[in-house]
Amino acid sequence: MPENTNSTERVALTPWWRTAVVYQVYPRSFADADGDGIGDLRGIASRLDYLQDLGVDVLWLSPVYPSPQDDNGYDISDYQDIDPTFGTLAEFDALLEGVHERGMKLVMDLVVNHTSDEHAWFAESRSSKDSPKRDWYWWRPPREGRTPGEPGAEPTNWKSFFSGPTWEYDEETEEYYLHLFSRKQPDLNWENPEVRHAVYAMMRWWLDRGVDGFRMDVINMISKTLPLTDGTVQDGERYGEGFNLFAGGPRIHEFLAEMHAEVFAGRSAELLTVGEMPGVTVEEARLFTDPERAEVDMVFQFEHVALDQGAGKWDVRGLDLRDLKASLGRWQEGLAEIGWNSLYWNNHDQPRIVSRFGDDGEHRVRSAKMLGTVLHMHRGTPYVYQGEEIGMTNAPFAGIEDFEDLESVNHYHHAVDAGEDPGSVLAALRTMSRDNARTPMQWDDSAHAGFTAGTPWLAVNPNHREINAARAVADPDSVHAHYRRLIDLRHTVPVVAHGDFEMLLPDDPHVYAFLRRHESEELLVVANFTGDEVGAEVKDADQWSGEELLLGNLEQGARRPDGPGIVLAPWEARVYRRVV
Ligand code: TEU
Repeated sequence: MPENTNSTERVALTPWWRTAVVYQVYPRSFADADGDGIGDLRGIASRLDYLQDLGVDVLWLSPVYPSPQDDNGYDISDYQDIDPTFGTLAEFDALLEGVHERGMKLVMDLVVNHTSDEHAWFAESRSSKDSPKRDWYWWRPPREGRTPGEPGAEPTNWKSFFSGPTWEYDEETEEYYLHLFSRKQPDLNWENPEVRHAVYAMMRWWLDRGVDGFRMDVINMISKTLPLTDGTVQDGERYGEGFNLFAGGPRIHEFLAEMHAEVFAGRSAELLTVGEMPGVTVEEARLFTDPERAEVDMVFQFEHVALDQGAGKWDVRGLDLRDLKASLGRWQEGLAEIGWNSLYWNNHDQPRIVSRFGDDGEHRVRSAKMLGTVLHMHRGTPYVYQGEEIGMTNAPFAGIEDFEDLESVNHYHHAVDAGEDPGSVLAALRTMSRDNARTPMQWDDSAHAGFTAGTPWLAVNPNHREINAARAVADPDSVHAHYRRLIDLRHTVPVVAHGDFEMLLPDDPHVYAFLRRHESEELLVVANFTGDEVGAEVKDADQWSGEELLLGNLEQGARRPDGPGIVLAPWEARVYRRVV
């Protein structure tokens, strides 16, 4: 960006996605048109008017490709087709046309760190040690002096994200193959240029079909540090932590720059790329998202969704609001000049935010609106996960038999086998399991919430009688109405998309407050993360309390606490605007 560019010109030059809002659809759980209890493409197509009315600009579809569904589609057996459970390529084209007709865009999920073990590439690779595709995956001999197939014989001691080792022994060829996730998700070897160019050709095929970009699954894991070596084994652990040995490897920027050059460069279409990058730091994200470097437009970082976790995901802790402000504040500051943030509370891997950081009981609606306000008023591209816009909550899972997600089910059996109390393991699952995000979308108060005429693959949350889109759309005070307003502000009030960010009250354990500034416009956002009345001790509070209230989240008729200064009701959020 030329130095002497004034802010108006800067806004004009900024990429389209800086004013966009993305809506994530989890196809298995969104809308089922054929009554088989699993969502599908025709179901999504039947809800496009709802999405257009919400105001979102981009739909991100979690995987819909052929897959044995071991990890609900993140295990792909054919990249250039549609799983019959979800529909056909013709139905996909019709959906894409419907999205574009409504002025929206569609982003696909690109899962190329690994394939399914039922993908033709892997079938050929495992067929023999001399297979021309052997080196398309990571094959290694058993560890010297160990009995092949026995624990400890794995080439490295890494633990998988889904419990157990990251290596599976193949009796046929007497070697192990690497899988950072499930054993049905073997990792592709990106060191092999044939692999990379096969992936680029597949990506061009989808872009030529009209899709508008990609969300890239665990894309920072495609470059491993060579040679592959053991990780550190924590006390009481059987396997070692290999994260820093397989994530953010030495060739990651080279691979992403090559991908950009081979797939995106020279295309006129307005495309979006977002890289999911567990463990990525602010410094690394500046490099990945610096437009000059042409790698990705933005990344998904994980810091803020690990703040209520101790030694791992299942070691559930309370959230200290100061930690949240410190983390999000650092990302805002770190990507203020170079790069760009994605903003999310929810996705198909995270529990529902209103149950996690809000109050999904008495103050469900107000706290869901407060959380939406805080996130959407930050600088970056917001992502809304299906159901978040109506304040869907975590689900009342009773026993392990109620869970479907292999990460959760594997963890349960691993922990219980290791002697942990089943009740406390279940309690952690109820709070943190990914299945909380995957219960069917609640469209109305009918039997299966209008999701399916059949039997849903995962039980509908019984609170759909009260919490559903039909009711929310009809209620001007609903979470849905508030999200429509938030999205509209990003489209109509320049400071929301383009303003600088300044965190306030970093040490206040109850109030989240920050400023946004752009040209002559200034916003003050104050939000109460507690169920009690609290004061927001910001500078010029009295003056601010007299300014225009651009957005509030109190129900009509609810009393706003009087000053002096700014006093917030339980879970209240306010956005003040002034012209300076
Ligand atoms: O998730 C990667 C990832 O980091 C998560 O698995 C995360 O570790 C976990 O869910 C947090 O509990 C991506 C996809 O989003 C996820 O659905 C897939 O299971 C995974 O990759 C493998 O493809």
